[in-house]
Amino acid sequence: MPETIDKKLAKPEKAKKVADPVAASVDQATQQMIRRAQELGVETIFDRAVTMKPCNIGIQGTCCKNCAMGPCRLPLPKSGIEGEDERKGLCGATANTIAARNFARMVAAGCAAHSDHGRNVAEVFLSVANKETGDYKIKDPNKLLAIAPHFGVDVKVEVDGEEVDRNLDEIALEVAQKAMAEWGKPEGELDYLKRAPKPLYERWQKLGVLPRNIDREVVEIMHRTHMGVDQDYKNIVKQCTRAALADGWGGSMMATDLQDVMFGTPFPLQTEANLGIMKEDQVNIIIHGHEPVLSEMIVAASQSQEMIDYAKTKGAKGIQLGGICCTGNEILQRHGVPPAGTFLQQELAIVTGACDAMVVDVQCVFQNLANVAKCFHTKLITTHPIARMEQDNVTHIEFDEHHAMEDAKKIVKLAIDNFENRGADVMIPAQKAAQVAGFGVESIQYHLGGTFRGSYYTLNDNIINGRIRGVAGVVGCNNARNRHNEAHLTLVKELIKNDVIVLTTGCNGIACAMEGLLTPGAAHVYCGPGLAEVCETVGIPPVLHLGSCVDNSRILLAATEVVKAGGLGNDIQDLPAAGAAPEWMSEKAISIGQYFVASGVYTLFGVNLPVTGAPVFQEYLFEELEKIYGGKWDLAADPIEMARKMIAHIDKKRKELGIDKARERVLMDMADRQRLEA
Ligand code: SF4
Ligand code: MSK
Repeated sequence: MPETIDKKLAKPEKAKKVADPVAASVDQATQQMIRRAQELGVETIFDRAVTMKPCNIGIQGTCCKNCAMGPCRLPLPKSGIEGEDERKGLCGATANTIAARNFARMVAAGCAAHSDHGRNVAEVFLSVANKETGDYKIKDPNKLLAIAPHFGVDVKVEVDGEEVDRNLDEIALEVAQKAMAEWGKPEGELDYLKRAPKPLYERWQKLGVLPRNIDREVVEIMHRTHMGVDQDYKNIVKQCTRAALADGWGGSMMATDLQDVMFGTPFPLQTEANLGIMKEDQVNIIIHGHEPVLSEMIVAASQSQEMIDYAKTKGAKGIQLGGICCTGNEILQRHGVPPAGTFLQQELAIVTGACDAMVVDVQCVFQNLANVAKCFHTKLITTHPIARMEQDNVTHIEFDEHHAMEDAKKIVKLAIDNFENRGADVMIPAQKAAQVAGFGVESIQYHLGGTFRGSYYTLNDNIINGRIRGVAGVVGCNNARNRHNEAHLTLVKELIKNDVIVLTTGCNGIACAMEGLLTPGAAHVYCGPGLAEVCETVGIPPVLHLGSCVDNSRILLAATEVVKAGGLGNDIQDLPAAGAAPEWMSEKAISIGQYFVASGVYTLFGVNLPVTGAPVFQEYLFEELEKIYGGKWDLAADPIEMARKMIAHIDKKRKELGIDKARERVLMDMADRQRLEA
């Protein structure tokens, strides 16, 4: 044997580096499942995160690959920049241009993802209005009547000189047609923009950033960031604003509204969260992704007697649905289907060995799910024509609204048939927590509004008198570069401890649910005395779950309602409020961040922002934007520092409103302090 080969064979095989479960997550169920996966030799994202390090130049946002002369990489010199920044790509593009172009493309992708989701919902709504499908109908006619005027659709009609209610079907059809036009109308601006407080709308108008139609704003970003087009980072950011507003006040808001009309407006309900919701003696179907059109049908199919009886013939006691990510949040909000976990737990739901089917649609779905599913009996089912997987163990059942229930039953039946194929490797963690979810603009009004006035009177009153110090929107993903859920929970606990009420969406909402923060009882344990008093009096949790990623539009509208209720300024930028995404990872989060900033909100991101390699551009986002829009970006990797910055901003706004003195009257006594320290 030649010496070289001999040496090679003699070399002991290097053990593969794997994640430390406790360092990877704060959640015990997650830790248990990471350990379980490692015992079974199944690789998960947590292991990959320790073996693959991110690119240092990408992190800084200064790698350009927009033409074939690149990639041109412009990292910050170790010594920093002194004097003029002379870094250039081959074409001369500066670090500011490159970072701004990369940032803009993230906004475009985020806006496209949310808005394409919205478009699909609008298409289904049009089918409903055209009576092409019997599987869906208008579940909330009041919501339809509430949104119609925003599209310029009349809800009354004159008959014989008298105003009478217009036919609901006619209204639905006109709303559907108007909504569809928002993606591509040749003239004008988006209809929903005028829902913003008047001074905000007028500011956008003056600055020339009113989005014209959704698709155009995304296309224009792609054009402007093509090699050799827009080379002024400020001008690029202007287009980011247009596209982001087209997302928040356009595609996302329409997705939320039309889903409410078709599937029902959420109202508070009680359920549970975490992997422990899966059941050993039932068929477990996990639904994952973002678009609720199919999952609505899966909920209905799995609750049908026909399917429950069929499951019993296969030896199961019933059918347990569970959600992951935002499709999970959608069916949580409307039906109380418990989330099985956040974004980072998707592989782990399969590792339980009890997942009979995982049904995925679009966004946030790991391609590695197919590899994990291969190690178990799980049927992995893709359902969307734009989101398929190449692996051969994946089943594709394409959803079509014209035979939605038929598709849903096919999927549920596949899961039931798979129940008997479970192996001996079933291990479901015990952890699950109770939660109250299902909040929205309407239910906040019900719980925190005036008794006689349809407004946010009580909420405003409690902000003005200082019991509630301010409002925080805490949203967004998990990021495998962070300890799972740690920043989410640390930030939210610090905020509520300081009497800041939290509105949550996305994976933050699931993380808070898993920790028990979404129960009225959490007020007594975690809140400062003012917020605790309000929550205990009204019977709400200190963290209100408003839904999925597109439901961040509910936060925009809730903020608008607070402005309308009076006493806290005339615009969103006047409110004692701030926003954060402590563990973000998705391009959608950048679009969300930009529309909150452009709506006047101080918005902080954790982990890292890919702008740090271009200090001038970063300064523009972190300082200058506030002078233009009233809101600005910021970065804080440490959640306690993030909370302090948010609270400082809230206090600054209270002072500007002249309500800082009221707050001083809410003093913590010794018992309060001891309770918080316990
Ligand atoms: Fe390099 Fe300019 Fe091409 Fe970007 S566009 S890859 S900076 S030459
Ligand atoms: S699912 S976008 S990981 S919040 Fe909306 Fe969670 Fe972020 Fe996906």
